[in-house]
Amino acid sequence: MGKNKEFKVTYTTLDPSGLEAFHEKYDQAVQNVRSRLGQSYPIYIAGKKNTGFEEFKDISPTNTEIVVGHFQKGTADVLIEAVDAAHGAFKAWRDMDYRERLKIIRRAADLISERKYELAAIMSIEAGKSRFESMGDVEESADLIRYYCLQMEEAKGFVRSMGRLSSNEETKSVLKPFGVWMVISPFNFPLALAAGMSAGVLVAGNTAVYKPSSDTPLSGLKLYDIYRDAGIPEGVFNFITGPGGNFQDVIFQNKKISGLVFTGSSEVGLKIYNGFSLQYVRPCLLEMGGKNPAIVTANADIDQAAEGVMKSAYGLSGQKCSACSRVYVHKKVETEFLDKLIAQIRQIKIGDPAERDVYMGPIINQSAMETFKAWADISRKEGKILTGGSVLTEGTYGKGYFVEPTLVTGFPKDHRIFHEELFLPFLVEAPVDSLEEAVTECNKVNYGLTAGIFSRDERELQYFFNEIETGVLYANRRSGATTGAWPGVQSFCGWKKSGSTGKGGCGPYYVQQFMREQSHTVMK
Ligand code: UN1
Repeated sequence: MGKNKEFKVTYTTLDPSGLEAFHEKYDQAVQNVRSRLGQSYPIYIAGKKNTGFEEFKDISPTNTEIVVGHFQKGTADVLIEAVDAAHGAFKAWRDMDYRERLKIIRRAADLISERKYELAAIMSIEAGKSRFESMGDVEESADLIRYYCLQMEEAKGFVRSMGRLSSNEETKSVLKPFGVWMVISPFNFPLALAAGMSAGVLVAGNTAVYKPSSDTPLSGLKLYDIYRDAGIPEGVFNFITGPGGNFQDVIFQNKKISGLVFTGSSEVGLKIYNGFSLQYVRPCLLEMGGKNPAIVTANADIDQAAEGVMKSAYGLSGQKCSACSRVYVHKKVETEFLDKLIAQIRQIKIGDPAERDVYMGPIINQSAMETFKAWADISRKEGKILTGGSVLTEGTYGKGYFVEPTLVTGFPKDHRIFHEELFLPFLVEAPVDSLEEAVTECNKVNYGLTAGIFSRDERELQYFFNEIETGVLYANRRSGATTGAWPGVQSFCGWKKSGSTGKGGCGPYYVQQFMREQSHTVMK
């Protein structure tokens, strides 16, 4: 690849020949973004700015003195206005030829690609994501949108002829959009998850009210700008900010909201799931967390396993639904694996994720910090810390939410540390006597998102693929034991408590979930 040619950063691939050009552009983008921080931003309903609410501060987790921006604390009334706007815009958007709709939405994907350095730089500052994690997020966003457009196109708008019972009848099955959808996204993939969910909504012909995480509203606003600049008609995609508590009653009670799509914690997800179905029957698509295990068998390539586990446990400071947070290791290889994993962990560079060679940035906020401290204490008392366990306070670390990548062991296998999602760079190890025992332990947990195995034995891999109860499986993946799904490559389906739909984002059955079926029979 030539020196100046663009390459694509995913979570698993990177062509180093373009590296210098990549870093130069990134440096420039970080500078530009930093020079514009601290502004006040509105809510957007039907293309109009709404301001004048109390505001909240969007703070950088890298340095809490940096105010990324000020955002509106939206109220129940403003959500009702947004829902009305989306409701008003629905029919025209629904009735637009789907090929026209896709043209507009594909422009949004192209704008993401054009603006990728700016978008990634914002994420580094606002969400504390390293350069490659941020750029992976941006590239995934554009690919998600393109992939869902392709799904609609390949299914020819989801209209298909059906059989006949008599020669004078014509029949077809038509998938139609529902109406207005709430889109609620988390901080950790502030662009990809928002872009993916909203693209599903919009490609299918629905309209949206979108609420980003209050930790990453600027990344959310950038998605709004992209859809607007792509030519999405006013009212089709509306942007509100504010604490979720302000919106809850409207979301549960307003019958103009036809569906809801959410990615986030299972605690919030379950609350939404119950509340949203109290009075009405309507789709509620939830993608929730995980307690994702990796298994290292006696037949594993240990270097590969150590690297794969390190990347998935500590990439993005462990704050991925897909992060590896448990590792079950065969006793025969336990010492070798732990030595190699600890060596991997000790070379992790922690710091400002906007810097070029930093692998691990901060964790997201004070509440995550408290959770980290609490689990470090529990580990000291009830288990054993192999490495990490401390908050970093020296020098510039003291200004942000920096913690050590942490590996613990010595807990009984039924301890709650194996069951609860911490969403931190915190990995628990346990030795096992067999693959069967490891798989049994994996399946005891209520979550079922991702899982990985390291083994050179085909039969072991087959056993794992047959028996494990999670939606995303990886074998022998050095670039990430449990993380790094890509649109059109790995469907990302949460089983059990990890998801409500049985169909994954990034996968071939995603867009249909935003549509309902209608049967047409015409007698001739
Ligand atoms: C998440 O893990 O929170 O598979 C979202 C991955 C990415 C992100 C998924 N596609 O790691």
